[in-house]
Amino acid sequence: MENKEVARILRETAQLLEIDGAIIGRYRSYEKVAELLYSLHERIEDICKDPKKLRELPGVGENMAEHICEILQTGDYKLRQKLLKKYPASLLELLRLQSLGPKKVLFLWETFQVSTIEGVEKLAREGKLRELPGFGEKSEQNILKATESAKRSTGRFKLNAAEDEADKFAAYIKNTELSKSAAAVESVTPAGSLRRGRETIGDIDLLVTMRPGRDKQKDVDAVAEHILKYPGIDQTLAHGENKVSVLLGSGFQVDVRMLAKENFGAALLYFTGSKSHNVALRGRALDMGWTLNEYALTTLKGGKVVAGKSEEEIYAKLGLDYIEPELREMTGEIEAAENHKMPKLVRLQDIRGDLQMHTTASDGRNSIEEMGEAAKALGYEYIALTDHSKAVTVANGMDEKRTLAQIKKIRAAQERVPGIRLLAGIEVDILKNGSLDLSNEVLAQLDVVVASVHSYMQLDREAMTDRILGAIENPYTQIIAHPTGRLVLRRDAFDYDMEKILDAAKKNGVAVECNAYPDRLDLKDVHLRMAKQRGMKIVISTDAHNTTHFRFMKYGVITARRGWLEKKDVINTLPLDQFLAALRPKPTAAVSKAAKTKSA
Ligand code: DGT
Ligand code: CA
Ligand code: CA
Ligand code: ZN
Repeated sequence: MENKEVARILRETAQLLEIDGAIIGRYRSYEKVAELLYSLHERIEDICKDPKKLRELPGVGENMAEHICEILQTGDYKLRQKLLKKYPASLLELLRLQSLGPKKVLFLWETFQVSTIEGVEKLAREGKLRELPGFGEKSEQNILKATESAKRSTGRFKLNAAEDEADKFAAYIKNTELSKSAAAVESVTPAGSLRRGRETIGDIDLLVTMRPGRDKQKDVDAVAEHILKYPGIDQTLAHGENKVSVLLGSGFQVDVRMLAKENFGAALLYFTGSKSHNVALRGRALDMGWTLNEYALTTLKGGKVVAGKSEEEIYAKLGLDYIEPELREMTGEIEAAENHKMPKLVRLQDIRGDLQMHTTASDGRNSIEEMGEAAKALGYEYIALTDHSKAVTVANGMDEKRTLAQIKKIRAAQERVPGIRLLAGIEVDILKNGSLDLSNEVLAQLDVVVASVHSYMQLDREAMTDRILGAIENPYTQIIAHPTGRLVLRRDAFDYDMEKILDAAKKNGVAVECNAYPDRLDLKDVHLRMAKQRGMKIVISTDAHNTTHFRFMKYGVITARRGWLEKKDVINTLPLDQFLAALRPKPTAAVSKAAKTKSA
């Protein structure tokens, strides 16, 4: 069994327990282990072969070890099955709606026997929710918004999930140990929205180039046969001469096209899209007396090939500078390429530090030292350890006293982890009224103050705008983290005046974050571009909750690239001293005294 599958069963058990009214500690223990399994590199099946090793995993005691073994042996979990006799499985989907917690889900089920998104939507439309205890008109509206966004999002997947699935599939196609046909394969390249780095992916498009001399139909057929034997396939949707489309058990559709090497550039260009970008390029080709399709750029008369091997040569023939895939969305890239105004996009290797992460001091899973060592292994020059503040009780947030102790711990850890600078940071909560969750005296002790919202997310536009403005005006705030609070496919952005917030942040020297955690990607591409246009300081941070999450940096970078960001826009591409100088300066003693009087 895959780790993911075991995690899903544990997570569903946790959710069902929550609906069933279990105490928080009980269902959190299942959730925590589920999260752990998602991020574990080693297979849980292998770990289970050694019971001692299993119990060494954080959060896995004797009981949890037994539960995991039960799941691996039986493929399911008795407690989950028992709860599913009591409640319909569709309640789990309802739980995913924002603004419907377990209490309300249970209440709707008990009162109306309603257990589906459609059912809840109907109740909201009929105005039946507003009268209920604990609901109200506002909450009814929010529920309606949530059901609509849930319906919109069906059929799309998070970027990281699509990438993992594509990687696995590509490795299978190229694996010569599994099939002799793989020897004919030269390369497997993702195209479509995955290559453009969109935050959600509809389906996976893979291009398979055949080795020269091995691009005969019999080789292509052999590769197709092999692809159709992929173990994850639920259904074959199409099997043509050089195309295979399949539906995987995981829900993904994968479109694979086999092609000759000399068509690779034209095919990659065509299947990378976006559709509207392709249309513009084809129009341009026509104006020049050529025709562009997925095989080549050719002359209209006579069909002589003008270009086709590489994207670069096709763009060049069309009189355009090369356009990076992330920019192919028809938001000005053709004009920029025509006028030699293409941005030089930021790259993963430009990043020198990570400015948001959590340790065991709050809800992270690794120690300060472990985070430091892992970051050092990635070649980073600095990181900021930014655990939560006390308002986030579910994440064991730190009060003033614990924050001061944590600073000491970070300073002590620095001695043990040389070769990378460990900055003492905090992710301090922005409270409902816009003030910060820790005193200015304590904030003054920190190297990096990251501020963010984790509560009262449904405030109206005016209140939310004022709240974030309040945080920006606190002289200790240096970075606003995950500024819109949206969760990809799960939760909409806060409602506030983005232009006003960006203007205020710019004026006060506050940087905004592009949170690289694939569930967040926040700020997203269009907002990052707005920030760039204002000449703002931007950081890309992973929000890592364990050492493996550092790998999410690439999703932040790809999102930044979609926002047209260059190295100079991103301050954590700077060497340490320049980075620290780019952060909003700490108030001098006099100013901080004034701020203290004001807050008192
Ligand atoms: P997705 O899968 O919804 O996340 O988005 P894409 O962009 O991957 O779209 P998809 O998979 O339908 O098609 C992949 C690329 O193939 C698309 O970006 C452009 C190209 N393509 C597909 N169908 C057409 C078409 O009818 N006309 C043009 N010009 N290009 C197309
Ligand atoms: Ca696609
Ligand atoms: Ca497709
Ligand atoms: Zn956070």
